[in-house]
Amino acid sequence: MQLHDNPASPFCRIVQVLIRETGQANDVEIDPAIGHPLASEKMPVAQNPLGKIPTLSREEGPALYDSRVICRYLDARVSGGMYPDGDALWDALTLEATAHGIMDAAVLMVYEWRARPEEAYSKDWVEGQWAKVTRALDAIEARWMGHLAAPMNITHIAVGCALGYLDFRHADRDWRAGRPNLSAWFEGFATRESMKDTAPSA
Ligand SMILES: N[C@@H](CCC(=O)N[C@@H](CS)C(=O)NCC(=O)O)C(=O)O
Repeated sequence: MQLHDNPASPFCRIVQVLIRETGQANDVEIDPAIGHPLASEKMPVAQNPLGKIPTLSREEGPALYDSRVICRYLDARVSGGMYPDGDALWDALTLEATAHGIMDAAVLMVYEWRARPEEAYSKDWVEGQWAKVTRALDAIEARWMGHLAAPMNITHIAVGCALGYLDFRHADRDWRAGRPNLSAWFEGFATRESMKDTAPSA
């Protein structure tokens, strides 16, 4: 299998962490990719019409995307146990979606200043994205800490990678302020080998 990947992408990091946590590092070759919506030359557009990463090429069938599909596939491949059974699945997928919403908004903020001409940059739009991030972080602090205290599953990886991305690209916003429980949880989660191995780099 070949993972089209960039170490700065929080979505790619989720896949990379899951690969390590489920013992599949030797099964996946990395193909470096880079780009954004206005620069797709070095993105896997032949494998993924959306031109996004992560994308997983595999011999058994067509390429897989997005990160949620890839994680589900890789987990099923080795019975990794990263998705709860029964009703707990719906909670897990909702928390996972909350983490993805944080990453979607945080990545769009970066694109706004990287990919747009200066005269088209919208501060209001960026603040609208940040409002999504803060509401989602508050919801996790208020509602989901019990879930994060339970044994690790895909939601821990998604939340951990979302918070790692906020530190990487939006450190000046201080997401920890007023969220002591989430901050403490992340401090512990970030010490896992899979997280240390995949720390983002530009
Ligand atoms: N929902 C997708 C999001 C993937 C995504 O947005 N990746 C970014 C990199 S962080 C990307 O490929 N951007 C290029 C583009 O939007 O053209 C997933 O979970 O895989």
